[in-house]
Amino acid sequence: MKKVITYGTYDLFHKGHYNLLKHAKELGDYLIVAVTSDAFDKARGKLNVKDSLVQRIKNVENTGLADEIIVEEYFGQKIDDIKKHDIDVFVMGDDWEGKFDYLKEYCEVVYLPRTKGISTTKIKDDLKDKL
Ligand code: C2G
Repeated sequence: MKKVITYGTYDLFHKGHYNLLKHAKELGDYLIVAVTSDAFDKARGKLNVKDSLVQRIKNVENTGLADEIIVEEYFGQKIDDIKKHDIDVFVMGDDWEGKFDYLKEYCEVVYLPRTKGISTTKIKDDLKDKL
């Protein structure tokens, strides 16, 4: 069985997130989605996340694409996850191109093209315009 893993915050879940998960799922038989904890997002400088962790997990769950959902809580967890879950393919959007090449020692690393014209930042900006 080919196991795939991907990581994200999935704040204000949108089509770009969905497309990424769909393509990730197509690369194997079993998809694990790691959702960032609030503390980990803060630690890596991602501030202003709107949805709670529970909500973000629920949104990923609702896609029906994830076979398993885990939480990403610390720097260095990716290597541990890949080993622990016996992962074959690590997938991220191409805004991360090159950033995770160090994982090639452990599994295949694939960067998928991002969906153009949609992002959490854009959704937040659009909401601001409506106030
Ligand atoms: N994404 C995409 N197209 C968009 C927006 C996002 O393909 N228009 C992809 C990103 O490239 C990423 C995934 O959706 O692979 C989740 O994006 P974010 O929620 O923004 O998470 P990110 O900050 O990229 O998380 O440990 C690293 C983090 O977990 C990375």
